[in-house]
Amino acid sequence: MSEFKSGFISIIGPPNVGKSTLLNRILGTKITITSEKPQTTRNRILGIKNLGNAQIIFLDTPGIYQPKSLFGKYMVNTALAACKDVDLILLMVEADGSIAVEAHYVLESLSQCSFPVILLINKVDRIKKEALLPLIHAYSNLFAFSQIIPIFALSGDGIDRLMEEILKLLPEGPQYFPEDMITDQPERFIVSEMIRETVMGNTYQEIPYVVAVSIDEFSEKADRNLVVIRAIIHVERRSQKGIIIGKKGATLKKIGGEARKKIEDFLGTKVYLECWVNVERNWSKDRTALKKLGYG
Ligand SMILES: Nc1nc2c(ncn2[C@@H]2O[C@H](COP(=O)(O)OP(=O)(O)OP(=O)(O)O)[C@@H](O)[C@H]2O)c(=O)[nH]1
Ligand SMILES: [Mg+2]
Repeated sequence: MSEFKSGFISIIGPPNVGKSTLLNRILGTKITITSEKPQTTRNRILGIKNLGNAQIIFLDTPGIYQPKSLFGKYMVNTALAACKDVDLILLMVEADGSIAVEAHYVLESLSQCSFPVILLINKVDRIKKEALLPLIHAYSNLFAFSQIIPIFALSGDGIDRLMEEILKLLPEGPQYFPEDMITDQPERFIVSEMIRETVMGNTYQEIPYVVAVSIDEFSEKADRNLVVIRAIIHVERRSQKGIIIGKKGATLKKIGGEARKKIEDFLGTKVYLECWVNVERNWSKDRTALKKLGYG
């Protein structure tokens, strides 16, 4: 009989390459938010894939780049910290025909690591087939990857092969989490992220980056199969508050409606959602405010 295998795997890489999309796809459930804008993920998000003979614990991480701001440094440090004490790293880049500038930076950070690194070249739907081989070749000259796997995270192409390779590299080990557990993030946190994702999808320029969401109330009315949620959308300036609220409250209403649907799907119950916008002056530049909003 084959032994049970388990281990921790970090998914790292430059911003916006599809790390969170991949994790949701592997788990078959959305536990981590995604958007077409970079710097969507801000925390380490743990997702558990239970197979009959293995338990794989994935860590989704913020994109790695050379940060200038305090908040940027926090996010990058969070990603790099998630590479310690893991069994395997999945480094994801985007197939745009050239080596990502950030890939050099990430590989420098990994140069001391002793565990295997699989390179995932994502978004292969975006390049011509003939451009893929030279790209694989260029990356293989850069680092001793255990494998280089082209994938299409949105459709799931390449993920079966990835899972096979992961199972080959995973050590024998215990079942760390209960079989029915898919993440260790509290529901409240995932709900706040779904609201932030909706704000990101409905706003432009600097707004997606100055938004943080906290949950003021999360109460279950079991008899009515209803969850009442009051959320606060924090921004840094009054003008940003005006943009999120929109003309006669139209933008906030749209955000509230879209977010409620996502949360209802996720919780599997009816949801009453109220969103308020609050100005937390320059929160992303202030260590204490960052901590208060969950980034510390
Ligand atoms: N064309 C294409 N788009 C993809 C693919 N995978 C992900 N995307 C899109 O790429 C964008 C970024 O995806 P995310 O999963 O949020 O990327 P991320 O690496 O987690 O980004 P950060 O959290 O900001 O670091 C989204 O618009 C996805 O829909 C893919 O295989 N092909
Ligand atoms: Mg992400």
